[in-house]
Amino acid sequence: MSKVEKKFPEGFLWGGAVAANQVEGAYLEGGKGLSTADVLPHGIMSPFDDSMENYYPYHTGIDFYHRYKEDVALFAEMGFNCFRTSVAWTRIFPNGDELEPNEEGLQYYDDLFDELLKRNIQPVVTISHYEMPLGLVKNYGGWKNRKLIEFYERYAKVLFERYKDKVKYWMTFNEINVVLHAPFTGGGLVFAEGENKKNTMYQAAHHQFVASALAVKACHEIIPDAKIGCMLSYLPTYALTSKPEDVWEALELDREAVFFTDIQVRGYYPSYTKRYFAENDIHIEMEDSDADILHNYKVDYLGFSYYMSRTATATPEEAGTTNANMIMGGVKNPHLKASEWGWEIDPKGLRFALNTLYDRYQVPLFIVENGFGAIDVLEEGDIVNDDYRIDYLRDHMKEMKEAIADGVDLIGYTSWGPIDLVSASTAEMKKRYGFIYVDKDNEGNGTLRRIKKKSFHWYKDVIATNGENL
Ligand code: BGP
Repeated sequence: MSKVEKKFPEGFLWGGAVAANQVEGAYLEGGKGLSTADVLPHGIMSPFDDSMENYYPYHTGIDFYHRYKEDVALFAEMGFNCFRTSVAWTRIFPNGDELEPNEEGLQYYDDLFDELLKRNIQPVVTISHYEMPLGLVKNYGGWKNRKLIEFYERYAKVLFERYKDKVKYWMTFNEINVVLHAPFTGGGLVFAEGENKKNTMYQAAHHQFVASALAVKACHEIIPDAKIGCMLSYLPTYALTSKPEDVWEALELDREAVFFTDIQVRGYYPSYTKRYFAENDIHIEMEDSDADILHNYKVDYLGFSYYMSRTATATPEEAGTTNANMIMGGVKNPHLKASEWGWEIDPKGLRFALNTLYDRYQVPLFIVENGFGAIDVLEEGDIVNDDYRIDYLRDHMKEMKEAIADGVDLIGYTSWGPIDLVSASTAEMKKRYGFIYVDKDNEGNGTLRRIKKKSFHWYKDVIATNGENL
């Protein structure tokens, strides 16, 4: 038997990922309007509240808006060759439906991208990451309204025109399938009494598919050498037992996610939707040209986030759940340990995910989020011994190497929250992901000082050796 080579390809993209609303702060500076994230004081699963009386972590973030130069210098020191962030839609179109963009917002991202490029870090840009203009929710009902396609397309085109020389990697919607799990955050949806929620969520998703495809079209026309991808929250699904009913349940739960990439990568509604829509009384309004748009403008790569797997059973009442199951569904896996927030730790699941997605789609894959949210302790002398984070990341990277050896075309890896940031699910600071510690607590106290954790030095070595030293 000859030896199997396990290594990352030359030119592999190494970096970190954030979202504008979770780091920038400055929520009303520079002409910015209110976004959905700005009115969620308790995270993406809580009801929205725009009374402004609560403490809103997203309003201040980690002040990346003013401190990005210092942070980018730290990313460069770790050797990042790419950095994923979103553009805050509300910095460009404060209410979402203006005809002209806000120059100050555009200039901010010009400066940020210049700073990155100066240090040989490629920006990877998410066009919409959980932060759509609140104006589009209040005045149009969010993505259930077809008019949103036009607003999004206008916004995307402004970005492509403005940053065509600076940004070569784009993503249309962060975790597009989250519209089914956190509909306000994913789609700006607020339901009326008695509304068929599933119908509304899938209608909103349809509008996002068309908007995404039109963005792909515009991106290819305006920046021919750019790559534009989709982004899925992917938790590969296992059956709790080998009971055929459990195995079937797992397939159905998996389809709930891959439905989105089936459309964005393959370009048409998959065959299984017909029955699902009929049984759930879902009737999607489409225009005649939609099918052609979806078919003609497919994404170039598939980006996805991976934090954990999920487990399905036909008899959930007999199984336990974790906090994570409250958001994404499924039951507790008896073979896995979990984080403090009930997110099950499953490195092998990443190899499984990579193989499953590559077998299904045969397009380049990009892991654009992965990481371990934990409570860190800042010790005397500015020390954070986050060995648990190093272990988590190392174990996942080993499985990435295996998947590459399996034949998967994996182009890059951006770990989530390379610098501590506000958590999306809990709106807390104490759930930390970073290689860089930020001195700020849940109540908003702290100096915002940046401190290198043990994992900072570890990741630096990983990148310097292109993943040889894990
Ligand atoms: C993903 C989101 C991110 C991010 C991450 C970690 O779902 O795309 O915005 O926050 O999860 O989740 P959390 O912040 O809840 O720990």
